[in-house]
Amino acid sequence: MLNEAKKFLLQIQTEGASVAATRSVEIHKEIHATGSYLMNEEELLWVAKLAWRNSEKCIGRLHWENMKIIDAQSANSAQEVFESCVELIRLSTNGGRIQPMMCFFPPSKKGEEVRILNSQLIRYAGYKLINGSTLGDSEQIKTTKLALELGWKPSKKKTRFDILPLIIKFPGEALQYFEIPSDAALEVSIRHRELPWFSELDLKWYALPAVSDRCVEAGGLKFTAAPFSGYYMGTEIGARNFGDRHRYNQLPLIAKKMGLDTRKSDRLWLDRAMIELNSAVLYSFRESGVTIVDHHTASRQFIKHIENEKSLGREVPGNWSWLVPPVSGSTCEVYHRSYSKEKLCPFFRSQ
Ligand code: NRG
Repeated sequence: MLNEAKKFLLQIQTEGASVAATRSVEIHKEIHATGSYLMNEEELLWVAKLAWRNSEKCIGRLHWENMKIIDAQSANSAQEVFESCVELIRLSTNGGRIQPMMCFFPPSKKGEEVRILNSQLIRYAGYKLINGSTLGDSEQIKTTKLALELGWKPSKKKTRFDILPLIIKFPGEALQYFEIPSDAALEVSIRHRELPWFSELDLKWYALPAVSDRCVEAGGLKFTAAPFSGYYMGTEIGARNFGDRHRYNQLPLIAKKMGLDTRKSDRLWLDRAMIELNSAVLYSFRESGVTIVDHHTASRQFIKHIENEKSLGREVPGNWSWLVPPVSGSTCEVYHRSYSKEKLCPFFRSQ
């Protein structure tokens, strides 16, 4: 652990961090006394920035230096973990002007680890109905089932957009669920600039994507609970969450409302509905004052990031199949390149 800690201190020093000459001695003493150590705020901030910069799947990395952190390494219970998660949601949502942020909970110690079982801090429940169909987000059926088993009661009438409670495991405590205060989760109703019937679809989505099931290792520590948040690229919601057949599957309905002939695929009704849906998502977020980026802008920004990094002598690891937007891929510059497959540390990995 001490070796890894020293390596990390050296790494962030070469990145420009000011590390006190006494820091590795301090860490040595702490490991000797407690079997582990905690990072200071500057160290945590570097973990967060570097893990973001090294995220091969993320197209939004131009802004990797604009990251803030919450140090919740002293959280002592699931309740305290929950409270810091809500703080992250509120601060990062920032009234709609989203501030990328990451929250660090106690690193794992002697195999005991803090875990957030939800894939994101805000997610909509998915219910399997008796007739075999799904209400809500089909990707959340397992988490929803777990929440219900733990005693969570959704609103009287189940809807497609019930925000799931957070399910948290803290060492020495039973698995617990916690309701997110309704005023903490900002949501955007979806409407269309030119198609007034769009609001009748009654679609909405939450403002803040906050991934909560990844693990980050750095300096010999393993942060098994380290949720991070940023803002959406429109296609994540418009193309995937609403468009995927196994998710909210809105394209057939939208095509019908648009009066398109849905019998022949060469009429490109799916594609035309897809574009209007994505345009509605971008329009609604902008009108509501919630940060979002369209895929063309995101692609240009990512190319700029690659150039910035190149001028500093760094390669940008990337995963083509994640970086290329699910809509109009070849109209974006990111489509026409290949990316380094090198894995850099620290990075967010699945557990
Ligand atoms: N596609 C997922 C969210 C994944 C993370 N996306 C971000 N992250 N934009 C979805 O809910 O649609 N972020 O930290 O900004």
